[in-house]
Amino acid sequence: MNAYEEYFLMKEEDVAAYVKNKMKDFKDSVDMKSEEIGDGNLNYVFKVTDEHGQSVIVKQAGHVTRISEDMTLTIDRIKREANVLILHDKYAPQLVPKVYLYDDIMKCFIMEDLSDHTILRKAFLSGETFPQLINDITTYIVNTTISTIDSVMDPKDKKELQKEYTNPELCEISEKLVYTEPFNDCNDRNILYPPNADWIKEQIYDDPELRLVAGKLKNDFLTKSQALIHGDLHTGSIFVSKTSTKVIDPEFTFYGPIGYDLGNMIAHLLFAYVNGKVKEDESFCMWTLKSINDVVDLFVEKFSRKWDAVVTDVMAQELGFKSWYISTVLEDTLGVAGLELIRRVVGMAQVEDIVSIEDEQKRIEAERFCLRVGREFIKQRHQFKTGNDVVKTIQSFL
Ligand code: SR1
Ligand code: MG
Repeated sequence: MNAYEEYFLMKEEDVAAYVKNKMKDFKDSVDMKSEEIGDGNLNYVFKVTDEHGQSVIVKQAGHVTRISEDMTLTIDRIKREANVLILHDKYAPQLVPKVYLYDDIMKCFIMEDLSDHTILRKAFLSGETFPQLINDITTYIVNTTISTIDSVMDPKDKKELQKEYTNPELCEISEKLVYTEPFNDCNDRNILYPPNADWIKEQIYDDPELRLVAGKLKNDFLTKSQALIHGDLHTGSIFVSKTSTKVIDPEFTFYGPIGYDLGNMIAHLLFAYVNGKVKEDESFCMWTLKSINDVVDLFVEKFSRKWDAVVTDVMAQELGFKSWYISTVLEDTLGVAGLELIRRVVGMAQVEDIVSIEDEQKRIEAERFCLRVGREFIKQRHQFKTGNDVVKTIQSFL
């Protein structure tokens, strides 16, 4: 049998040979090296280089997730991720990595190496800022989502696309980790920082109003097939350099609420802010707050402009429809930002911005701040019209 005709989970030493076999640019390479560089929760990511300075990234799905041996997923998920990267390259050129090859047997794909970029979360933790980031991210969110909504696409084509991107397993992870467990620990896998455990039980688990709204937001996530979204747009899913932004890891993509992507972005900018506060880096904190302001306002401005250019449905062109639509997206956005702020403190998938805070008192305060802001975002989600509304709420909890 020829090589790579049956799936196996590749190890570092297998991947260089795989790339040499699959990519003609590497046919003459003799000194190839590969290294596993993945730090995500699900898949394996390898960087492959050769003596000519060529490099590519190989991403492969395993049956078992990296975060937990008890969590298994179908390896077919990787096809959806490769396909959506290719689609997003059309909608948001330059803002996603190029996919060179998808392999349906090995359940992996080969893509552009982004080693001249860094993961945004890591860069934020070192206090770096990126002048073009918010402009790029709002372009990415607006272009990828609006291109796939019913008011723009033929609704029959939209339903076909929606079928192709039905993603039950990955959605189930979010349904549990974002929308359920943070409010009741029903699967007994939340990770509470012990000095905050009683406070969290009282302020989060024991708040019936909060639980009710979280349930309603979960229902929206389950039923609101609005646009093809990234589905996990946090600062670990964004590669940056001073001159470029690339969105990676869209394995959670599905037809869901546009506000899910924008809400995630706001929450993770706020985690960066909180970490900057602990380090007393005031200029970084000012930059992140301004970025939260701008991500909302630029999203609204660009979405509104693009709407006028691309909407085809005659009913969506009625006076008042666009502003109603955008206000519902903002309401979803603040709901999701609040959920994300809570789940990354309380749930099993936590963020370095918070867990790396060594000083006990500072961590207690940082967590409570995120939870208070998150709770307010969720309960008052319909009140936010501008970036300034969001920033004012954040500042009211300082
Ligand atoms: C089991 S995966 C845990 C988390 O990592 C991903 O990045 C998603 O955010 C998911 O909720
Ligand atoms: Mg990911």
